[in-house]
Amino acid sequence: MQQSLEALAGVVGAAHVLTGSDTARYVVDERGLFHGRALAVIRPADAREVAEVVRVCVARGVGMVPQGGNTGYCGGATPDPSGTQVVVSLERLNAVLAVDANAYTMTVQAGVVLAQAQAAAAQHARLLPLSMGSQESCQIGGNLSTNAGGLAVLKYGTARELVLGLEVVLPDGRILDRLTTLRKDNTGYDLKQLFVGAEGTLGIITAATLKLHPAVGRHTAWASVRDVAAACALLADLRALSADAVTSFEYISAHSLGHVRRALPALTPPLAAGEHHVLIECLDPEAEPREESAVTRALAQALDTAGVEDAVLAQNETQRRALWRIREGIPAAEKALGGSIKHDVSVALGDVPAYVERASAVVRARWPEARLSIYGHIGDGNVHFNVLAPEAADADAFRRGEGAGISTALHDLAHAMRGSFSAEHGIGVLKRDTLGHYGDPVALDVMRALKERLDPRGLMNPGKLVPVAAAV
Ligand code: FAD
Ligand code: 2HG
Ligand code: ZN
Repeated sequence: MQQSLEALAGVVGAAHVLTGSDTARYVVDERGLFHGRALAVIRPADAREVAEVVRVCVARGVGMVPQGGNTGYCGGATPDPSGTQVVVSLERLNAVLAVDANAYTMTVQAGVVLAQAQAAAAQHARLLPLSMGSQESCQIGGNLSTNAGGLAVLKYGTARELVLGLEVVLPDGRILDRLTTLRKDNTGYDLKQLFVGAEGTLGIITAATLKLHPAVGRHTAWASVRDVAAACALLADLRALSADAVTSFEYISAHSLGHVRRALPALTPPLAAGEHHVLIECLDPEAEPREESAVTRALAQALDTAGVEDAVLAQNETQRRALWRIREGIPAAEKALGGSIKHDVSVALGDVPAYVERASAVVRARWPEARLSIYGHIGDGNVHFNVLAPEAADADAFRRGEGAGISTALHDLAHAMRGSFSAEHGIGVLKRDTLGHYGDPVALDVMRALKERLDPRGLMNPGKLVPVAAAV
């Protein structure tokens, strides 16, 4: 072990091989659900050093756990408890390499924090549309490795749709250079997409070229609606009326708003009443938020229907930010109230009202005291159906005792509706066996074949994502 550490220090410098208590923040996940131990945390400076680190680890049979901002929800960036694996932190690969405003592209190292990448694009009057509540910490490499979704997928797609090129260190230490800015390149398999959503099991992403969009004005509204079906109808109408200008359409139940009010009292929801709320954002090339335009007229017309109970339009950037802070505050509020059992499901858009209704009925019938927090990106069919322990109950004990039963019931329901048990947060260790349970056997077989071919010794993020094959 000591020899491995010395060899790694020879690559990155002794100051970038962290051991003992210096590893503390790298070995626990954001929610505090996964606690690992690491032989060391290795902090390489560039792709060449990452490749050399991988070669040293392979030669000595050391497992590697790539880590970005460590904001992931499935334990994918946490080492196991053995103390034999190294965490490979990408945090020093944090340079924005190029922004080409004319070509609408940017090239960044994998460790660039999402908010910094957004700011770099904005300096060139361009928009990097990937956005999420964790954007001040999560990194581009982590976003791509989880194929992150977030708040503007409706218009711009998930991380997968924003990537043009990648540089990846393979599990044998070779560097795969696909860092292209080409929009068209049909020269064989689209290899970069293999690593998007692979959660570090097939290699370590060291740089990426991303697509940018024009930075345009936005209009943001908050509405209370009669029910979830009315929310879905509102979205359909607004898309048609606004020539598809809707970039975000977020559902927020009164339960989730209640948690925010309680845990984050400085945040004031704009509409006091109502069981069902939506936060809507539209892009508008014509106008600043307060000016009237075709998009504001479309918003006003769409909001003037029987299903909408009340609505407000942000009048300026301060009001817009205040609305988003409430929506983005929900995970923090849940955490402050003891944490939640999270369900990141997706179903067909038309099935969202039925899923919410049936899932609510299941929980009310079997766990009547549990508290719900239902919200999410319903414009993408993605519902965060989170369950909190009953008031005054021990949240950890509730999670340990009831968590598996609740999750099985809610995932079974999504599966029965041909939905997904993981819309945007990935698999990691948390949902690896769930993937084994619901996954199509042929798809699982192909995943295992890819993993075995690229990483025959199983040293690249061991134990994550790929379910163990059933014994025959
Ligand atoms: P990490 O947590 O460090 O790693 C995640 C996985 O990717 C691990 O398996 C890790 O091994 C691997 N990995 C990381 N970097 C690399 C790399 N360079 N090469 C290869 N593998 C790598 N997610 C959403 O999709 N949508 C949301 O709206 C959203 N909101 C969130 C809000 C909050 C408050 C929080 C705490 C999390 C949220 N997330 C959301 C989850 C999380 O932020 C995303 O999954 C994010 O993409 C993870 O990025 P990261 O850099 O933190 O990755
Ligand atoms: C969001 O949409 C994130 O805010 C977090 O995906 C969801 O905490 C959650 O359950
Ligand atoms: Zn989400």
